[in-house]
Amino acid sequence: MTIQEMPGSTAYRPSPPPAWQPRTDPAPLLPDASPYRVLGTGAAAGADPALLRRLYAELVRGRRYNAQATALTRQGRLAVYPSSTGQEACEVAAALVLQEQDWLFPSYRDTLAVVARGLDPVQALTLLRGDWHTGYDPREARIAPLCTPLATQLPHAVGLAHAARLKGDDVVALAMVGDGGTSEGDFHEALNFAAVWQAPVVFLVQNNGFAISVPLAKQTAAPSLAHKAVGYGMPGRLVDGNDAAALHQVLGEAVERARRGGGPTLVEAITYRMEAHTNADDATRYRGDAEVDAWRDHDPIALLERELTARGLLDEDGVREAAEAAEAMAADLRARMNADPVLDPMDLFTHVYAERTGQLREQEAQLRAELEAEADVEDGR
Ligand SMILES: Cc1ncc(C[n+]2csc(CCOP(=O)(O)OP(=O)(O)O)c2C)c(N)n1
Ligand SMILES: [Mg+2]
Repeated sequence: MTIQEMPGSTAYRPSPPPAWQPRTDPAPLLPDASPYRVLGTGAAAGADPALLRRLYAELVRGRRYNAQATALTRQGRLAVYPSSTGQEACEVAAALVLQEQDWLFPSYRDTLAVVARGLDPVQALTLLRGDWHTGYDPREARIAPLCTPLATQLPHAVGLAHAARLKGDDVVALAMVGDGGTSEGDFHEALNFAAVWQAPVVFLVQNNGFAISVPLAKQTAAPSLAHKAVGYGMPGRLVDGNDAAALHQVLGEAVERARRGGGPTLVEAITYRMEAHTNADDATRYRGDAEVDAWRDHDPIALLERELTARGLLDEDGVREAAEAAEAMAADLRARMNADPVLDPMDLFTHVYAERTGQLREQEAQLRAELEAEADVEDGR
């Protein structure tokens, strides 16, 4: 027996008034039943050839970047690298739909999006190299730091977008998050505020099937992650996350809608993480080769290559040129990452507090004395 069923209970029992209606018609907010696709469908004929070529060059460069960064972890030059191989289309499209004044809020897996937005490939790896702070000036790049705590970048994106709107600035924020991140409280808070405030923000969920070893089926019972949008009162869009042209279109529409004052959108991209969670993970412990192989037939680069070739927009020379450009980027990345960074250990104490505590000043003096003693030994004094 609940408290409300107890005889004589005066507990408040809300009941809707007879004329109750939903505040928002949920039908237009609902995502399509299956992920939206362009490549390999009739819609592909309408795609801009210059855009398709640009996407192709970026995808090829992105994959090579992932391979190079992973190699750098084995050489001890990077502490860790979460590869986005298989997810390059999401990464590249997210960056290319933004204008210069817009903001990108990436998660730790979104280094490629940061590089596709124009950041120096070395700066994008500074954080993962174990260096201090972000490695770049977020305000100058208009890219928030690559975010390791799950989903905390989402309320930040909403706050920035809302503030820009209050100031009358033409700014859209695009925030990236994984399927696992949608279970975080920050995801809920960000989407709720974004919809209530009609903030100019786009949420891109890369559903790559896993949160480390946890498959999507254990993560959520929702019909799709895009359906979650409806509960907040914003549209949900479901898109093939390996189809760069579809992603560019859907994300582009969401960004433009936000820019016009139409409010936020939640986009779920169905993709797959082809490699382990990071170089520190062994994916064979929780998934089989057959599953991974099935996704190889739906590879984002192959899908685009097929389309470009069929339309006569790409030949062998074009494929070679893209590969050579990617190789040159990788060689430069390797060379610069192999140079030892010049670091000042005293930086440990900078930017911790505006005013240093007594304990911190003591530790600072101790470290300075140790470094000076070490330098004296090296100088043979
Ligand atoms: C708040 C918080 N809780 C837990 C973790 C540990 N953690 C790091 S990655 C990860 C899985 C995230 O999966 P998903 O959001 O799907 O992103 P993906 O790694 O697949 O890109 C977890 C649980 C964390 N970084 N932050
Ligand atoms: Mg995931």
